[in-house]
Amino acid sequence: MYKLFYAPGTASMVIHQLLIELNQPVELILLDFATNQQKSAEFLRLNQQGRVPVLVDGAVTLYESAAILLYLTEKHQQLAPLPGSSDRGLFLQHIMFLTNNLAPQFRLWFYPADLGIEQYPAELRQQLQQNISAVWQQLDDQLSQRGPYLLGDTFSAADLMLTMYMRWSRNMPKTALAWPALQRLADLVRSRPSWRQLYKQEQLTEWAGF
Ligand SMILES: N[C@@H](CCC(=O)N[C@@H](CS)C(=O)NCC(=O)O)C(=O)O
Repeated sequence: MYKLFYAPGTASMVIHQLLIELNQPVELILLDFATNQQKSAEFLRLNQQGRVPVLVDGAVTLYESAAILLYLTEKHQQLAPLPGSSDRGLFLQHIMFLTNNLAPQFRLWFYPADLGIEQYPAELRQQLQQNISAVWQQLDDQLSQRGPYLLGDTFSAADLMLTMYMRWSRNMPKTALAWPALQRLADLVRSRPSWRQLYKQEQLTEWAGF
């Protein structure tokens, strides 16, 4: 059985929802960020950065949500175009685009301490908001032309990843839901039974959409 080290609503949620979609039993191991459990010596042995998600699959231990997502979809041959198929490149592009453009910006948004700052000056917050908005705009343009999912008519694990990032914008001055094609995709993902199960198991409430 898989083991997933997680914290509610964080980068582990895409992997948690994916495992539900794949119908895979998983042992969920909750790390309490309030008491810094993610920095315990035991957990640091699994991921030296002390961050979630970490997935354990027998002898294999993995961190980085995008890598885990690719590993699982390839292993179970579901929720992603298979290697060599025509849409595979587009799928990989979406995963890399999201993880390269949204993850670092949100990391800065939520962790000013990464820059040695306690609280950002207003201009820096504004710049981060603008950078994230530019990514929403680009994605919304693409989805308006070929949607409602990132792969057009086909739902894939990339949509779970995008929805997780959209959720993180919920308390920003301008949230991802201000872009209509993004709102549509979020509503589709949030209407899935896996989303409800995720919310129940992680005891999430905000941005439920159901
Ligand atoms: N690029 C990594 C980011 C992982 C990450 O930053 N996780 C955050 C939660 S969203 C974390 O574990 N933070 C705890 C900490 O930094 O102490 C991924 O996508 O897996």
